[in-house]
Amino acid sequence: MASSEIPKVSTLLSSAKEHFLKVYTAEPEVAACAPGRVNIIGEHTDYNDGFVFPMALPMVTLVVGRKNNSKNCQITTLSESADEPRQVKFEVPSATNKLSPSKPAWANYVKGVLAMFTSGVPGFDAVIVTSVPLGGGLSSSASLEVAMFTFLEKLTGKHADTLQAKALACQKAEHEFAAMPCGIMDQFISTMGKEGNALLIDCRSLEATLVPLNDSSVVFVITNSNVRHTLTGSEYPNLRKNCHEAAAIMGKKSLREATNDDVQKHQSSMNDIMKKRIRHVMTEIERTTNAVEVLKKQEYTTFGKLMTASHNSLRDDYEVSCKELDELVAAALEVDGVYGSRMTGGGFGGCTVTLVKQDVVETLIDHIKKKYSGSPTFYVCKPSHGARSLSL
Ligand code: GAF
Repeated sequence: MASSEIPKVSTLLSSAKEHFLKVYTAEPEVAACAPGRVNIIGEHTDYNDGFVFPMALPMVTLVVGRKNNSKNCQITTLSESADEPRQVKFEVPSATNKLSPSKPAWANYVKGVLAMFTSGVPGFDAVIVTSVPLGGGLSSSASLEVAMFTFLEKLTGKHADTLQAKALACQKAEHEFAAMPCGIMDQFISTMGKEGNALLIDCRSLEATLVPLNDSSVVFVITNSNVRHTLTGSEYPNLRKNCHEAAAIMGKKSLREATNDDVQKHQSSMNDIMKKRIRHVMTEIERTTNAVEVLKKQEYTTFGKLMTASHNSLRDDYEVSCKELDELVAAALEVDGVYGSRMTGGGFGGCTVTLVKQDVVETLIDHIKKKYSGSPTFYVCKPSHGARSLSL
């Protein structure tokens, strides 16, 4: 099989249960999971109040556990590449015990969610396992946050008022405990994804609309470049800041509100880089709404062209692509039956997403393997469920 086998949720669950029994010498009583995502189009638009169009993946982060009648939680991760140590123990948050971020880094996503879970958390033991590739731009962080929140809902019987409130709490956890000022896309899709659908999110109104994606003649192929260029870690916050500065120069709340006339009027107050960033955001918002309209009519050729234009804009105007992602996109576009291809996620490595006719998937994979200078991994994915609790 040319594409990677995606472990079944039931397989991950068995492995988590087995480890829980080994580590805590008891059976877990609660289990929950939440998916990673691939963004089909609408990149770096969420923090500009624009539109995004992701789908939930069959790869999930899964948490099993039980209350332990103490004030502490003990959490073990089975992730291969999680930074050490893989087990943490700390007192659950309360009026007298506020949590704050510390090492190991993976535990900060968990701590952040515990801190945002305002209905209170009892002491518990838990094991975390994931099939979402870490650092692959498929939102392993959001899947951990949302899985942990869903686990806590089941453990305590106290649920967030709405799915939106839950996603926003997880986003806040990432802002405050992982120092990553992300937009809302990843937590929204991980919380609200539905099998057979992508999700169009209006990041200004926070309205999320399911869009059926169930034509079996086409498929999205995700290609992991297996590279991650962590330059300084400040690129994303800087890009976000630049966009907000650009909007402020034009007297707008966000780039979503800006028009070409606004850009024209204020151009003498902006440098060329800022103009390029604005152009990406404004054109990407338009591409995303157009893409969803043509997808509904199954006009895949136009949809694919919009995906590829999105890539070019991310490469040339937003400057978040890299040599490896450009190579993967160029190779994909050489194959007959490919409609479009683009980098997906924050950029500087990670994955591409390609829309292709189902019957040329193997040809596409073989061609990319031949042309790409690195070692790619492929996932052929159908849109999957959002977060859910699981029966044990
Ligand atoms: C990362 C962020 F977490 C998202 O909110 C989004 O901005 C994305 O990069 C770029 O579209 O995944």
